[in-house]
Amino acid sequence: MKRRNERPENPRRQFLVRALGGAGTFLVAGCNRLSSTQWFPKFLAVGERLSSATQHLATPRKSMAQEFSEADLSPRFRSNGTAVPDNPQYQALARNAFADWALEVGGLVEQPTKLTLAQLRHLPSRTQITRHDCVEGWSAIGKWTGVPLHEVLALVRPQPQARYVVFYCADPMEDSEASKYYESVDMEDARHPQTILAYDLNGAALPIANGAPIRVRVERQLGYKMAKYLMRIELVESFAQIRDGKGGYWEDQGYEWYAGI
Ligand SMILES: Nc1nc2c(c(=O)[nH]1)N[C@H]1C(S)=C(S)[C@@H](COP(=O)(O)O)O[C@H]1N2
Ligand SMILES: [Mo]
Repeated sequence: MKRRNERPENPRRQFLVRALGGAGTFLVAGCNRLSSTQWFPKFLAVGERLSSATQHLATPRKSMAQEFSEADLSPRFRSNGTAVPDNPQYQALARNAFADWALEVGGLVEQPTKLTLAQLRHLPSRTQITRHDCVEGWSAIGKWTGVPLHEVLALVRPQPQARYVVFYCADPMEDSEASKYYESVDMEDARHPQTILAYDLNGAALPIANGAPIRVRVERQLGYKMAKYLMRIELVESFAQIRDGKGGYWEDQGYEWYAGI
């Protein structure tokens, strides 16, 4: 699998590195004066804790996925899996340009809500040019615009026991209602700055083939995590009770739940 580089300009990390650099200078400068005092070793121990915190920030779980420029965009962003949901309710919503569609957000939250496409478009937005990698062996670079999931979470206020965000989609994968596509991420990925509910692809409304009206982008994971045709989001403590209990449509069939790249 291709590795994604950490963005060198990650401001939080730079801040920490700078702060630590400052502490280091202080330690060195103060060495002669402090080496014989009782509290010096204790101070060093604090320094060690801080540097293990910076190391944790550098791990793939916290890092940013690589972002690209307009020049890198794929000429066409192909569609994979469902291209048109075989669901009469979805097709009726699509015919009306999703004016009657609303995303339900519920489960372990203080303030369950429903958000229309217009409301989602009015929340703060983020645009990112990223590479999508599908396990079937293709990649594409696209420009995604959407509302960061953490903005939506701030509206609904997750309860402390919420550990996962589950995304329910409109497309049945086989002929039964119970086999609709679904996916999940943990709260760390849900709050990651690049995790967005995307409504635009390459500067235009998201096409149906790519998940209209809304699809998830979880940029440090593989394509199958990027649920299309979102209908409902549910915060849960465990997905043991959901379908086969593995946290996603493909996971239930043996794919990894954490599809890190
Ligand atoms: N609802 C839904 N989401 C889905 C799929 C799907 O079939 N249905 N396919 C997944 C897979 S395997 C990939 S690679 C991407 C494809 O996204 P695209 O159609 O925009 O290329 O969506 C993912 N999300
Ligand atoms: Mo995929």
